[in-house]
Amino acid sequence: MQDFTSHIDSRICDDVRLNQVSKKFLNQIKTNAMNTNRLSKTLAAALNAQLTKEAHASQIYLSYASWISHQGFGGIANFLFRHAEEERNHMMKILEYIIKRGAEVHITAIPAPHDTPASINSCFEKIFEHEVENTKAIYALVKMSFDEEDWATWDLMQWFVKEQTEEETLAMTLMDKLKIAGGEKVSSMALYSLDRDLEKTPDSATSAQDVTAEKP
Ligand code: OFO
Repeated sequence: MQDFTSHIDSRICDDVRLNQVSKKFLNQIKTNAMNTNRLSKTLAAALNAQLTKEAHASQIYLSYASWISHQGFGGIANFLFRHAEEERNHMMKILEYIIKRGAEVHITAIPAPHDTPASINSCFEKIFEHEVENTKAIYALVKMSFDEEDWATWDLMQWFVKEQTEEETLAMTLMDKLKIAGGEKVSSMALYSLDRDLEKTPDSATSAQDVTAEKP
């Protein structure tokens, strides 16, 4: 018994020693490792915040899509569900970029989506407002990267600027379609055909800068 106890004791001592050695070794690696982060603290924080904003946008589309689906409009809901996925892709685009630049990603809580809209008309208006708000956040990032002369981030943000223009256009088109169909007073018949239209509507709108003489 005595032997067994001292054997265990010596194993524990070995483990502790091994642990200390590996900790020392890891710390050594850390201090010797080159700092590969190429994002400033400010930009990394702003990009992380934008990443959460994109996740929030996705939640907003998800909640509206679910609400509309519950009203029986599967086509509009499908369109919004697809868009929720697009917003999630935006989040991933920023997340991958932060990693690529050697900075740290911080995943935080996502704010709750907006309240349930009072009508489809107000739902489309809220989507538009949200897109415009997100565009402002993207513009702030463009300015920050410009001021810091971080051209890689600036370049990434150009993609987002273009994307936001498309999304605002798309949201505006939704509002216009509904306005023509009667706005708050839209008839069930008009909603029925809008529902069918949106089922097939492409996920992105053509923005002005993409239009050419050959492809008007
Ligand atoms: Fe992420 O594009 Fe809209 O919000």
